[in-house]
Amino acid sequence: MSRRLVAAAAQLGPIHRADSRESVVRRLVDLMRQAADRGCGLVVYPELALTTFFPRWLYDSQDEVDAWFESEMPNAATRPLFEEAKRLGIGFHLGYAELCEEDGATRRFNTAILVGPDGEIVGKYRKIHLPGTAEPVPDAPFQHLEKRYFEVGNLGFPVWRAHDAIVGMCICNDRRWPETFRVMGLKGAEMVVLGYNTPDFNIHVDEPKHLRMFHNHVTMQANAYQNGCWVIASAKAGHEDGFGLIGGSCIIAPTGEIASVAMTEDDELVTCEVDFSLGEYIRRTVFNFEKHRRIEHYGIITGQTGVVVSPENG
Ligand code: ING
Repeated sequence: MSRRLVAAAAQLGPIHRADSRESVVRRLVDLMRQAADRGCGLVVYPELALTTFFPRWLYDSQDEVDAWFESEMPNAATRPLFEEAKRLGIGFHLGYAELCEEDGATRRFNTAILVGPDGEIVGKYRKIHLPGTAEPVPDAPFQHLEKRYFEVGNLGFPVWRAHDAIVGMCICNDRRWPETFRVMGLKGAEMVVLGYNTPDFNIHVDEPKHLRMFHNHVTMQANAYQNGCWVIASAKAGHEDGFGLIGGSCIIAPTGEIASVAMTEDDELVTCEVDFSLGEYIRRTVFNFEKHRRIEHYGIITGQTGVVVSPENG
C-alpha cells in the first residue's frame, strides 16, 4: 500500500526588523489554513521564521542579539500556531533562534523543530554548517555573522518516524554539504525538510546573481537523488529592510526532479502529493548503499577537515 502525504513548503516573504513575532505568527497561521484547504498533512516553514534574518547586522550588545532568540518553545507568541496545528491536525516544521541553558551554560543555536499533528514537538535539530564569518567583513553592504551568534549544532543529524515515513531535518547551509544528506540517508531518511534564508548577493566574491538560485536548487536536487529522498525546502524571501533573499521554495522528488516550486518572493504555499514509494527503487538499485558503497576508500572524509595536497602533487 503506497504511503502518501500532501506536503507544503510555506515560503515566507520578507520579515522586517520592526515586524512583531505576533504579526509573523498570524502569517504562519494563515499559510497553515491555506494548507488545510489543500489537504496538507505537513507544513514546512523557513529557517529563522519568526524574525528578520538578524545575522546580517553587527549589534552593540548581547542583549540586542538575544532579543532575536526564543528562550522557550512554544511561547506566548508561537502558541497560537501550535494550537492551530492541533485544531487542523497538521504537522509542521519551524526554524527559529534558540537560547537555552544547557550543561550549566547559556547556549545559542540556529534551530528547527518538527511538530506533530497533535501540536507536540517530535524532534529538534540544531544547524551544524554555519556559513559566513564571526567578525564583520569590512566594507560589505551587509554581514553574515552566523558564526558569531550561533554555536555549531550538538544534536548530530537525527531522523524520526513521522507521517508514516522516516523524516530528517537540516537548515539552510547544511543543504550544500553532501555529508548532511548522506548521514540521514544512511539512517533511512525518506524525506528531509529544511528552511533557508539565502541572500541574493554574495558579499565575499563578485559572483553572477543567477548562480544563487542555480546553486540553491542543484545542491538539493543532487542530494535528493543521491539519497533517494524527498526534499521539502522553504525560503524566507524578498527584500527585508532592503536586503534581498532568494525565493525558490520547492518540493524535490527522490528522482532529483523539482516537483513544485514557488513563483513569487512573498508568502506562498508550494504543495505536492509526496509518494514515499517513489524513492524505493532508487535506494534499491542505483543508490543501494549496502551493495555499492566502498567505505574502505572513504576514511579521509571524516579523518581530514581541509584540503591537504601531497608533496608529489604539490
Ligand atoms: N544562508 C546561505 C546559504 O547557505 C550562503 C549562506 C549562501 C552560503 C550562498 C554560501 C553560498 O544558503 C544561510 N543562512 O546559511
